[in-house]
Amino acid sequence: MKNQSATMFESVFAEDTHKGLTSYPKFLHSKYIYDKKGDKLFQEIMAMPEYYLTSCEFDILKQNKTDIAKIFSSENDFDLIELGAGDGKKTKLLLKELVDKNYKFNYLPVDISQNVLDELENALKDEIPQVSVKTQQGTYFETLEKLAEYNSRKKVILVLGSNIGNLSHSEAVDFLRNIAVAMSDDDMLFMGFDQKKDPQIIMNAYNDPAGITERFNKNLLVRINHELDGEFEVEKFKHWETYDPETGTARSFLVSKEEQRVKINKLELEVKFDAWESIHTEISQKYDDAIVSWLADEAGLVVERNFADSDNSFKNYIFRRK
Ligand code: AVI
Repeated sequence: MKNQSATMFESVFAEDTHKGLTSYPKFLHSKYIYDKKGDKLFQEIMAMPEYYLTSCEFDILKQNKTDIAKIFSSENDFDLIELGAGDGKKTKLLLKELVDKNYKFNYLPVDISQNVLDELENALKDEIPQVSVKTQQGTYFETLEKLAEYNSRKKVILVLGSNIGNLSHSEAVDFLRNIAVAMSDDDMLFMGFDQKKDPQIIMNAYNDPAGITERFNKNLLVRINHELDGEFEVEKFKHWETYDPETGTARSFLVSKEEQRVKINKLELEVKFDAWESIHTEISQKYDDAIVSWLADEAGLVVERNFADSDNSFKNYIFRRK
């Protein structure tokens, strides 16, 4: 039998894919959805009418930008560090407000994609040239390590879009704890959390009739085909979404419509699927105030305040160190 040590895989993606597809039940990590095509599909998701998260958070920021900017500001310069900056559409609302009120700050957007950062920097040069931008390319993890070094000025850390929902509770606590460790007493964390609501609204957001979410989910298989010389026929898999109102967890699956064997040549692997066997691909956790406070407490943080949209569909919380 071959030695399946870390060294035999050409990348962490290859290793994780091997692990997920040889486990029972099968799984793949949702973070691998986001290659160039996955990023584009997520942009399309954010523009879908069913994907309420984007418009709800946009409304919260729009309605409360004056209060939020006031809370962020301080007598001295501060650093506004955004993790997972994306196209910055929502953040621009806050940046504009901070500039209009003459608050002194540097904006440090962090993203895994240099391309995304370059586009954002250029857009800001055109739209809000007064903002001092210092882009940081890297993963959340690398950046969290660097974050601790930014302690000469007050830090406001921004994580929008309920990205934390793609982590299990224990991963979310680790993520929050890493941020907490990098924070000083004056610093604050501003983070979006999608809320528990009518389960049908959640199901519609993750199972749109146009099939954009299906393509987004199946991009995992497309990426395996491209990068690992896989032979998935994506039409032989069905996108399936569930939502458990008790735990607040939405889960995405790809379900094999028939018994099949799929070769992944670079892994020297043939994966056997029974008819209707699943691959678990993503969780999108929904929260309430009690869960958010519990996560914060576990991570050494405390909720100072929250901002909600009119239906309490989405909330942005401000945290400080305990
Ligand atoms: C990025 N993340 C917060 C999205 C979510 O809502 O879980 C990813 C997504 N998955 C399906 N639709 C959108």
